Amino acid sequence: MTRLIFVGGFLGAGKTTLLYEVTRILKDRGKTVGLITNDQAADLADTSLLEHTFVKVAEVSGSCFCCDFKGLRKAIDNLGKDIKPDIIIAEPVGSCTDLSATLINPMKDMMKTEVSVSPLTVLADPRRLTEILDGTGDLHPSAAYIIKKQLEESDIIVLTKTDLYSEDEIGTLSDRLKNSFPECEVMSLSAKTGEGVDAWLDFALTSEEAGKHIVEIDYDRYAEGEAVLGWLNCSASLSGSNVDWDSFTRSFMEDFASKFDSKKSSVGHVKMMVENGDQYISANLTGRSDTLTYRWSAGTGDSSEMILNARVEMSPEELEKIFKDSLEATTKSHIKSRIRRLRSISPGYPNPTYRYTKK
Ligand SMILES: Nc1nc2c(ncn2[C@@H]2O[C@H](COP(=O)(O)OP(=O)(O)OP(=O)(O)O)[C@@H](O)[C@H]2O)c(=O)[nH]1
Ligand SMILES: [Mg+2]
Repeated sequence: MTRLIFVGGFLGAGKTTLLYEVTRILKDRGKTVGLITNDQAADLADTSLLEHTFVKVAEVSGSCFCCDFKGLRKAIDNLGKDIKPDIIIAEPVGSCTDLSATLINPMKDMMKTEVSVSPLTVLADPRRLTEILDGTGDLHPSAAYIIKKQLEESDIIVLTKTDLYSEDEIGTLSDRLKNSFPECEVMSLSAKTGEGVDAWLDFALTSEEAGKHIVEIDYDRYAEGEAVLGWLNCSASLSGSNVDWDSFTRSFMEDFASKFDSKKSSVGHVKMMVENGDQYISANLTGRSDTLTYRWSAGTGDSSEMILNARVEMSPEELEKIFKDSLEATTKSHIKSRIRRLRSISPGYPNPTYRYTKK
């Protein structure tokens, strides 16, 4: 039977980076892996990044998993037919919560002959988590409410990015989590160095304790926490003569980030992939400009494909305007951009297909 692992957690917590690394580990262990990504709209940077792992990636877009259970089920069935995976890892939208009631428990009940569901893993970025526990930080209180609910309903909370912190800092934060959420398993890892990844994976693959916590959720607050974020997905073709795509990516992201800084707009996550043949650069912004990071290189060439996903606290209209301004400012005369698809939205009221109130 296929093992199904949901890896949740707020925007920018490190879900896709973990999936990317874990896929490699599982392939080395001789396992067949399928991945499922999810978003409110098409054109996902996560999908195009994960496709570089050369495993099959299914995308459920247009709605989150919980509000499109049928879409998720179809993606699982299709992966089953195509590749007969030993393991499927699915990444829900970072602003989603109530997954124990709307995904894990319904799936354990309705799909018990097809999949065996792992404990619900919720990733937490130590910086964001500290702000939430301290009540500091600039996220809207209803967005902070979503993060607290994600933690409360999890079976395993995993502190990510441990390579950026000292052992003492991670120890203290783990203790705070254990005190606040005594019924959850608390682990920590770095997808970047690999530390802690095998331990989490082995636990996720073997534990049968999935969906233990169904929590009370105030859907009006949850909806507000999602609606304060403007959501922009864009795919574009870029062309020019002998363009250094890494320099373009850096100047675009710096320009974009500085505009959010100057407006003091809280950033959930801005992620961008620029692909030049099989070379690619991935850029991420998870807060102020000083959180900008880049991985890999798209090299130099005459054309590339760009995918950008931004989730920022502002109206979708304003986000779209800022995006177009930054694109214009950084392409200028030397790069021609042709927008293939652009959607800017504000997520709608969450309306799950199923909601179990009992385990
Ligand atoms: N230093 C360090 N950075 C990491 C690690 N894992 C993820 N990151 C960085 O964190 C940022 C966000 O990572 P993602 O994996 O895209 O986060 P996500 O949870 O998938 O985000 P959404 O899909 O927007 O919800 C990127 O800049 C990653 O490079 C890690 O172990 N160490
Ligand atoms: Mg992701």
